[in-house]
Amino acid sequence: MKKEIVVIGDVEIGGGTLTDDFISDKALSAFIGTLTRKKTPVDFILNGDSFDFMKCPYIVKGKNTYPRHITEKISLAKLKLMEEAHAPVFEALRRFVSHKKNRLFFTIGNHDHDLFYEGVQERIKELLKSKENVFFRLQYHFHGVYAEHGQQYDFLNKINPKRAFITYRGEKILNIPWLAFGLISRFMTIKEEHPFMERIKPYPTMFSHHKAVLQKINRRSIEYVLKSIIYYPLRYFYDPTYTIPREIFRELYRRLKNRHWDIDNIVPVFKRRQRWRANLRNKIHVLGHVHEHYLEQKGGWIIIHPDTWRDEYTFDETNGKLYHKPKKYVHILVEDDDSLQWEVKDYPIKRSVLRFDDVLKDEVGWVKKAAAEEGYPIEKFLARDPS
Ligand SMILES: [Mn+2]
Repeated sequence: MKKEIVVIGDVEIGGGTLTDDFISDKALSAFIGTLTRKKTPVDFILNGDSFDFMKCPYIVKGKNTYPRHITEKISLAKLKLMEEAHAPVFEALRRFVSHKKNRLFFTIGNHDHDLFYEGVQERIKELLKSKENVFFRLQYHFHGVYAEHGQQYDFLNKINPKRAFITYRGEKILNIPWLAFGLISRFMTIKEEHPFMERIKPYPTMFSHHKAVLQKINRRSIEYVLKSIIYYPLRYFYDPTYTIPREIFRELYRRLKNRHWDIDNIVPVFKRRQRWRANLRNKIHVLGHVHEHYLEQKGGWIIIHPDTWRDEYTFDETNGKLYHKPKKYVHILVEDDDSLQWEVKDYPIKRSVLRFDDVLKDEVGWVKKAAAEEGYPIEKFLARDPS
């Protein structure tokens, strides 16, 4: 039977605060609507980092906090903020799964490790009013199409799915990568102070025009790494979240030296690790994690990065302008004889070109202007933001 498979990735739905980079509720829910109206069965894959739990605050007594000891209660409180801040997307997904022929897959990424909690999965199924056709897993692998987020090929963000949780003071907490513990507990204040900068790619170009933010990040990284070596192991002797894996030192040194704060290219690692698998011929592989559009086709192999759905821009240094990145999706048609037809397409959103110098002067202002252009009611959510 004919079937369609649609993949998007790195949506990074957040809590509607300044650290939330997803503002395309209108476009995404309209896009999901087009899938809902199809006659053929559709598998829709949100290929990891669908939610940005990492940058979503946990609000305690009116204050934004980013705790590193993440219990299920904390994950659920963050999910609650996301539900409120992005209701149209949840509603569109609910309609999509209300058709039993359709299936919805969330592959788990490094920003939504919280999806390992059963309570979080149950809450999402409850919101979508479906138990049968909503799935949470590390990979999607059907009809010769393979999709996963891709953090497993990134040394610093790799997770341990066999040990998704650890125990701290008798409580179950998330076992996120060492780097993520640091990011969540030490770097979110920089993100709150500079909410637009992380949307501008490539990072080296952005940093070279924004020395202040680079200095802040470098200083805080050096401090955190040093403390992780000489202070935290003693200060937090019984806290497993402060245990730094040995092999990470060298990598951190290399990155600090090269001001390399972007994610490494994961495709070479993916290929190396997948080569032994005999069943890879004529397969389509969709990976996310790297917010980049990438397409490689060789000897029956197809590897695709469809890029992100969060608000991102490409910085053109020659004219100082920021060009809004288009939202992309992978569309695959599985024919009656199981052959595959595929394409990567843009979902159109009309946005204006920004000037980097303007944005630099008023980052919060431009976060609001960008949201307004997409009809996202950010003011409503920021009003409850205590920071
Ligand atoms: Mn990721």
